[in-house]
Amino acid sequence: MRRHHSTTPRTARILGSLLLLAAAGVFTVGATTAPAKATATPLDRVVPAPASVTPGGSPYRITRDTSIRVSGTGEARRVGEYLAGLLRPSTGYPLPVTDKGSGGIQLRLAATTFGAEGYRLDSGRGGVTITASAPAGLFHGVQTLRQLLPAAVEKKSVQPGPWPVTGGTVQDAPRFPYRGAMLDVSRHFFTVDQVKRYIDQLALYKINELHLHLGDDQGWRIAIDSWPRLATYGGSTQVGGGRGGYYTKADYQEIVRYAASRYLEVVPEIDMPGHTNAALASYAELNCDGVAPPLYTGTDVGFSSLCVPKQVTYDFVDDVVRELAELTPGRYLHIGGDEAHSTSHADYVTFMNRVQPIVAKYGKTVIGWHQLTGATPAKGALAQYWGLDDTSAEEKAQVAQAARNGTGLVLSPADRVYLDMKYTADTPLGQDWAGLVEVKRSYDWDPGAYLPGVPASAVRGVEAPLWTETITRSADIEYMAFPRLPGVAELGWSPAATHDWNAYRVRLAAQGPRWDALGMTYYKSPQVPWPTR
Ligand code: TNX
Repeated sequence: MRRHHSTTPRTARILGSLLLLAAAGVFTVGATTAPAKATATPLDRVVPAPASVTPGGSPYRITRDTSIRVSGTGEARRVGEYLAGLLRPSTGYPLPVTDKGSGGIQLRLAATTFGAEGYRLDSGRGGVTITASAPAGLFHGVQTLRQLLPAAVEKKSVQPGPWPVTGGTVQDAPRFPYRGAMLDVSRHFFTVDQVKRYIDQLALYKINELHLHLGDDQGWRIAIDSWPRLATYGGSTQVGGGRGGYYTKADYQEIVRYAASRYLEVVPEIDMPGHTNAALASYAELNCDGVAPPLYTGTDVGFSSLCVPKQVTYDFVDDVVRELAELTPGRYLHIGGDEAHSTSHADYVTFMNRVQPIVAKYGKTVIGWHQLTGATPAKGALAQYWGLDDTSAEEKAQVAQAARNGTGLVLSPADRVYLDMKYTADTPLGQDWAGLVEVKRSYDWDPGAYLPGVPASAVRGVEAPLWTETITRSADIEYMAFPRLPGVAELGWSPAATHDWNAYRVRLAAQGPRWDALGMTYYKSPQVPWPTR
């Protein structure tokens, strides 16, 4: 019997769960509360919610004798090695990755109908098989498998187990192709290792785009050979006056490579023409008056602008875009374009008309903050909406008009998914200019129906930005991102029909022990029924 889990009657679901518990040899009444023992996780207790779940049959148990079997390209083998790397420390099992034999955990590349990121996971007594058309689908299937295992699987030391995987089938594919997270490395600098740590956390929720905000008033964070002072001087401080920092090209390539190994595409952003004080401070000739301003370590916005009438501005942009494009295997280059309060409207339009073709010249697709729709977005460009529910109808209409004209949209409504917004008035980090954003608020909206007058096909997905004026450590990143980020990931991945706050909060709660096992910090929102030990 194939049934969509969101439409499964509650009684059938409870009965299914009871059968699973019985199969796992646990005799507990009240199947909706997770038993304390390491029993098999129900197949639908996954974030983001899978498209379809069909429980049934015997569970599989990972044991000392389990192998990870891979077929197809070298990339499938790499996904297998990644899975083995996840499972070996906590299980203590050898888990060889091999293309011989049958059974165990099998990663299969085969023609499927569920797209480049979709997968099917079949679990039964003989093994678990993940089937996908492409390695990204295998990788996402591995994240589902990971969440079906007890949270202790995330620990770095050997745990007692057992390691059961509920029997049945998950068939899954994303609702939207663009599911992003942005990290502002300008307001505070984060090291390559800190970015990698965040990438690993994003991958667990099938996020596939990492947007790095590489330049702003407070710091320029990427080495550009033709304008070396951008990094060495423009990158030498940050909000509050600390040391700042920047990525060498080798550092940056290491981030890109690591992200790719987790099936995330890196979207580099150089915010222009505003948010450019670090560049203006580094090179006097970029200023209309030829005078370099001092470095800036405050948190105001909207006071800086590249000099639109000067030719050197476009020589600069050309060099930066060329060097950045060379470092970027991904499709996109984000040119910012927000809060250009020190640039006249006419200058803004002139600037965007000259800069967008430079991005195209180097083979990349423009993304801009949605103010770009006040100029003329290039063909194929994406606009990233960061307004609020109560942004003016005119501004929303301008974005919708651009969408009807073919501009794709990435939705980042600030009063829903800005991860730097405080959860409550007591949240020690973050800002509140867009309001207080608790977990329910950030989850409970529909990207497909959010902006009036936008054709559904224009919505390419969602992104959760984390601005870092108040964020300085990995623990801060995690506290603001978790538990809101998984909700944004779910909005991007899961079919609209699965959207249900009351079901979601139970699935989200089950992530808490996993974050504990991973040593992550998170906000224990009272809206989420976290398991008590
Ligand atoms: C608005 S969102 C900004 C950023 C700030 C952020 C703080 C956007 C495109 N611009 O410059 O860091 O608010 O929440």
